[in-house]
Amino acid sequence: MKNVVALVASAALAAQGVSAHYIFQSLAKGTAKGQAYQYVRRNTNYNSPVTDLASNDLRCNVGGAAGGSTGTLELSAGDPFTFSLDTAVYHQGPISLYMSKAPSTAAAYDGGGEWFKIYDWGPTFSGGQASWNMKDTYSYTIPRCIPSGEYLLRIQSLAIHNPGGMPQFYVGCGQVRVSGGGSASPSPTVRIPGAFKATDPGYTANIYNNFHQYTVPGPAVFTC
Ligand SMILES: [Cu+2]
Repeated sequence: MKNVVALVASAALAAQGVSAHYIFQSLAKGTAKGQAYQYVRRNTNYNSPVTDLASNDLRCNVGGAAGGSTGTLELSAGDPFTFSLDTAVYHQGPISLYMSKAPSTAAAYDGGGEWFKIYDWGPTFSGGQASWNMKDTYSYTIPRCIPSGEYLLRIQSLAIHNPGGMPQFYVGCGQVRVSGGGSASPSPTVRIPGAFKATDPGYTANIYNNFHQYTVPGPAVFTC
């Protein structure tokens, strides 16, 4: 009986399409998992994706336009950091990291300015098979040469598991205060929305058919 109830419950969740989705919930210094929503803006769409390429919600997810009570994480340029999810990324597709410098504080910033990309986790190809980096934590480092100041640090999972269907963006924004930075002007920069187009090869790719190479959407990765 217990199993029947569990089956019915999971069928109901599947019908809503939410059972296997995921939320970027926390950001911490180093490789720690961090506390949910301490430094990541809290979204209001549970674990649903954003699919509208023209929406401001592509920046920091639905409900993430303002800092609210979100804290701002102190990091030095070059420091490692880790984003964690409630459950591992479930849909195939690239994971990317972006930053945008706040005019004043990260908490007050809506992400309407220029964004640069600092990293992509794309697929690796081996023996005719593609594999994607689907984890519950993603670690990288703050570029050493970027100017000190407050930034939105954004992570994006672009789910392209359903060719012909609408790709899904799972995004979250952390707030960071970077010290000890340099004097680089990170480039190229893009606006969000605007950075992703329906015609991008990496957006329309069919990952199940003759899939041997892939270009992650968005600007080139900035390196110091
Ligand atoms: Cu899904």
